[in-house]
Amino acid sequence: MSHPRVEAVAGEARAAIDRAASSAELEGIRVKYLGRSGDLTQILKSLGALSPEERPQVGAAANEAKRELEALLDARLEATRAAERRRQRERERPDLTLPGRRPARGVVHPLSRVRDEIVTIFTGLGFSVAEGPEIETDAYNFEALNIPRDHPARDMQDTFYLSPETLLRTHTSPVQIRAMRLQKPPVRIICPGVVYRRDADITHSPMFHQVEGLAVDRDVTMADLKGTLDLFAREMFGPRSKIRFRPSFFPFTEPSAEVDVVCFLCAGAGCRVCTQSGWLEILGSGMVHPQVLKNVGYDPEEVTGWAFGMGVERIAMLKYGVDDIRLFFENDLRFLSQFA
Ligand code: 2U9
Repeated sequence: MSHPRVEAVAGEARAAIDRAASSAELEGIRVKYLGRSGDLTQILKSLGALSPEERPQVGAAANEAKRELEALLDARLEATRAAERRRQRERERPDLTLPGRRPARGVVHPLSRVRDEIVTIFTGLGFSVAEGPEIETDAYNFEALNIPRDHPARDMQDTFYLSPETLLRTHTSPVQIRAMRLQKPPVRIICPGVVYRRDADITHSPMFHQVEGLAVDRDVTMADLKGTLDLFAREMFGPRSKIRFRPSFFPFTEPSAEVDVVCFLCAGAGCRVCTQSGWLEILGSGMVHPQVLKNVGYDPEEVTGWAFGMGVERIAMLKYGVDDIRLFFENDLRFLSQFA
């Protein structure tokens, strides 16, 4: 029931389907012959212009050709799409012979590491860890510590005040005040924590870390303080470390001393790091002021105590030769990964 006019188009379409190499090409062929203005569709649309004798012949032939081509296209499309999916899977198949990617491994932050080292040395000596709030009252942060009303630390320039009576603690010393108010001597505590001061340059950060220590008991002396800090220095900076006490002043200790360690770079000969002095300052310390003992309800005739305080950033900078404190807070992996 073929018709030459239809057969001319159908033959051309079959040949094109036969040659088609991709699903996109097959879709193009569907549009060219069977689409809204496709060649075969045109024949079906113009049946009305034919003679009454020709119309049913051409109509039947065109409809038959349309069904045949649709079936042909569907079959070829399915086969072609399957082949295309296979090729795609093949292309995307992972190459199991390639070396694996190693996940980056994090490191303990140098400040955490140094803080933990300091705390471990003192817990090894029998000290307990004590912590407290970062928001403190003027009474705990200053008054109880014998820091007078006119002391520069109390200035708005130096302390972050939240209200006239509350502030961000400027040292961890109020933790020791709280501990002593809660317990009777003997007290041996180590207080690590974050503190805040209005100060910012290459060696000062407005937020930094301290570790303070306190020992209060009957007959506690400056010799105990010296022996303890000497051991600390040898554990922290190496067995050949030596320390020296330099007289100093703090409102909360009397007498007071700043403590230096022999420069571990030049062994005391003098170099750039110790500014030719042969010594590096590592902490402040002293015998707890009798007024501070009274402030927590202890009797300075019965007990004595010593305390010390150090900046974790300072110790870390000395130990690792870091010359800018901001490097600790930038979280640049090129810096941090050096502490692996
Ligand atoms: C109580 C009594 C006394 C803690 C002390 C220092 C000396 C000291 C500085 C080190 C570097 C602060 O971080 S820093 O700027 N600290 O020099 N701290 S004695 O004395 C106390 C603490 C608590 C009840």
